[in-house]
Amino acid sequence: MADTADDASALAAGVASGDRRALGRAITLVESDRAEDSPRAEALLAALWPRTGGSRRVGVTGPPGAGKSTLIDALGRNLVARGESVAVLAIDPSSPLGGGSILGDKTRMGRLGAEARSFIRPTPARGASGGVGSHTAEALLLCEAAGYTVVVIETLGTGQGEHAVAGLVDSLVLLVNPGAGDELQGMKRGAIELADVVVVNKADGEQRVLAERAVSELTSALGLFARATGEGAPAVLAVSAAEERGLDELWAAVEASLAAARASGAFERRRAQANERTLADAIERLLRSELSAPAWAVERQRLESEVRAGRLSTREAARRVVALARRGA
Ligand SMILES: Nc1nc2c(ncn2[C@@H]2O[C@H](COP(=O)(O)OP(=O)(O)OP(=O)(O)O)[C@@H](O)[C@H]2O)c(=O)[nH]1
Ligand SMILES: [Mg+2]
Repeated sequence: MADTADDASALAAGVASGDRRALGRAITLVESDRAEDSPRAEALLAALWPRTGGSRRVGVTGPPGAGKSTLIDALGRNLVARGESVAVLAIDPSSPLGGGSILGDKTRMGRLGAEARSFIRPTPARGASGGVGSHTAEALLLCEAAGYTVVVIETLGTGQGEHAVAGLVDSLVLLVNPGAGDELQGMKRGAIELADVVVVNKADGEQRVLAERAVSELTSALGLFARATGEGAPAVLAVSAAEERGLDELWAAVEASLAAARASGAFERRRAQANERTLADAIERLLRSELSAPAWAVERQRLESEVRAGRLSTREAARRVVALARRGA
């Protein structure tokens, strides 16, 4: 137990001092689903808890290839140049469990990754909710404890993923393609309703005119929609991540959405909901890892073969596994 505490407090000190490698290791630890890692992860989070909460948490979502990573790379460098420090958690559906690196090349964020005041981490998609779960929330908290003033979460807009990330961040940026105006009819309402800022990317070259038309179409459609629901309409703007245009305006829109949320109390409510959601997910995760602990693997396998043989119902087998875990607690 003393080892667990020593180890965790050394890691916590590394994270608190802004050591990127320590932060990388700390994130690997909280992402672990191995029951034996849980006490250290818990001690680590407890030690760093008082240092969390201070960043602006921004989600960037959108369809595959919309330019999310390119945009974060450009926006992140823009923010670093203004004195911010930027951590990026990129939810990566292809990343293996326990993987992840602090290098940005794999994620198209190499230039941001080369900045001293940045941290980029592909994080494995896991469980339901488009891969966003309590492990993402805990990774975000660790980035805050390391002193990052802005934490960006990149996630593919898959429906579920957007909901989960919207529930975790203070402001959600939805990135769409220049043709989004034409797709408006068929566009899934879900994502666009969750967005605080809608960004039409790739407003460059031949697509610039198309992108600008999309901005005006989206602005009027979202304006109508907002009037119907009585809520504020999200800002809509065109950017070119590749040519790094529109980034100041984009960040101003994010800051404006945060200021409005703070003034209305929505900011606090959203953070409270994020905590509730993270807690619920953490409880489920812990239960799942307890249930898969090696201690009852043998008994579990026995119950599984009983089910296969038709001697036991799945329901009864499940109850017995849970009862075993309970006795072990
Ligand atoms: N013309 C133009 N191309 C862009 C722009 N932003 C990104 N791209 C290109 O779009 C492609 C996809 O960019 P990414 O940044 O990887 O897009 P993504 O949304 O992160 O993609 P996934 O993470 O795979 O869903 C790349 O070929 C980029 O070079 C832009 O502003 N203008
Ligand atoms: Mg990407």
